Amino acid sequence: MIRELVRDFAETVLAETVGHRDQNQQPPSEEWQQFLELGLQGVTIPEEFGGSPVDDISESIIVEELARVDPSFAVMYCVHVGLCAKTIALHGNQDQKERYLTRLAAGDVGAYSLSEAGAGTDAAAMTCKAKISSDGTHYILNGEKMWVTNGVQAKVLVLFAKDVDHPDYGVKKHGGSTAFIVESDFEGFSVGKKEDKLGIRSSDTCTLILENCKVPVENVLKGFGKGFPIAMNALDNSRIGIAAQALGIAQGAFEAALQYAHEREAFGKPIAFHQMIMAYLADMATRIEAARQLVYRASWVKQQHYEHGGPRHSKEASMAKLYAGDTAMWVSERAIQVLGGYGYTKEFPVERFFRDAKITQIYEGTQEVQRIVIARALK
Ligand code: COS
Repeated sequence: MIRELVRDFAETVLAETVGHRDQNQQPPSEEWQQFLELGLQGVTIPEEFGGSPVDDISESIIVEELARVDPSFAVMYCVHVGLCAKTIALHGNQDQKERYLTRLAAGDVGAYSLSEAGAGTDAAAMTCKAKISSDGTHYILNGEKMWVTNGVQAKVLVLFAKDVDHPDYGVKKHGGSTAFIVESDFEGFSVGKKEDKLGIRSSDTCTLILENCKVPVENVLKGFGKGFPIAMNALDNSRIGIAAQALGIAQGAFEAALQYAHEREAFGKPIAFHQMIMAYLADMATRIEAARQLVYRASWVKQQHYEHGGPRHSKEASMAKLYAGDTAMWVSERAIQVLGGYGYTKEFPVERFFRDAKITQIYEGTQEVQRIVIARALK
């Protein structure tokens, strides 16, 4: 039912505007308002805070179906429900959940901000500073964050900075790293440069500038200096979301190629019945199915971890992201090949899927990082 609900929304609402938004780098603000009517923005939020929880496989299916039509909308959703809401739901105290989960459940867009110009893969190398105010009521944040998905639209952000007064600071590389809940209208917070990107162009990505940004001490998640494991745990969750996004991209590109292959004739028959195209289509379908199984399995392991204290799902999440990201790239490239010259134009969606696919091999941990996580987890 969830798949049908989201597919219907994607095909009727998102499909109408996705091409225009892609070309103009326009965020899906109106589409988000329509999406709120489905009530799926709170799937990672407990009911007592206004959410409407679903199981973890259903969460991935939602992302997959959104990405099958509009990968930009899918990542906007993914960051909102995964990196932002789920992180507050898991690590926030009662007061933080009441103040922020209710807003996120009502539709205020959420974001997550870890990376900086010199701290991407090496997340612990962040330099944004957090210093407690003289009266002890606030943290004062200074620095610049980068690559922030939803950065322009977000009202609530989970943002990481280093508490320079923490005893661990300077001892451990990630010492003093702290997770803050930041509101976009806090004093000293501003949005910087918006990136002009190859793909997912309808998703806004920007820098954030923190100039003596005042964050109340009550907005620290878990405790001072406890941020790094929170950042890593959030990525374990959201890498499954990006894997689901990649899966949806591959599916969308494949369907376009399949349809074209059955309509287009060459040498007296549809190209779908020429052996080389048959081989492409068979390999595309097989890889997509393998990616789907990895994504759903990682989602299931995640649920077991949180509900029944099962082992951490880092390895499964990274395997899903690694394989699905490569699948999205490979399938969308093959899809262009099936469509030939038409695939290279904006008349068909495959060139957009191809551009959108590339980021799934980069963000929320590059494919190289996924291999580090997987290899470290092998016993
Ligand atoms: N869940 C909870 N805690 C975790 C964790 C996880 N998945 N992974 C690591 N940790 C904890 C470790 O236990 C360790 O804690 P202690 O200091 O208490 O022992 C701490 O975090 C540091 O871990 P580690 O030493 O493994 O960190 P590294 O600096 O070696 O970093 C990688 C490891 C490269 C895997 C990590 O930095 C990473 O994932 N980088 C990519 C970041 C990313 O995906 N960015 C994308 C953009 S998000 S805007």
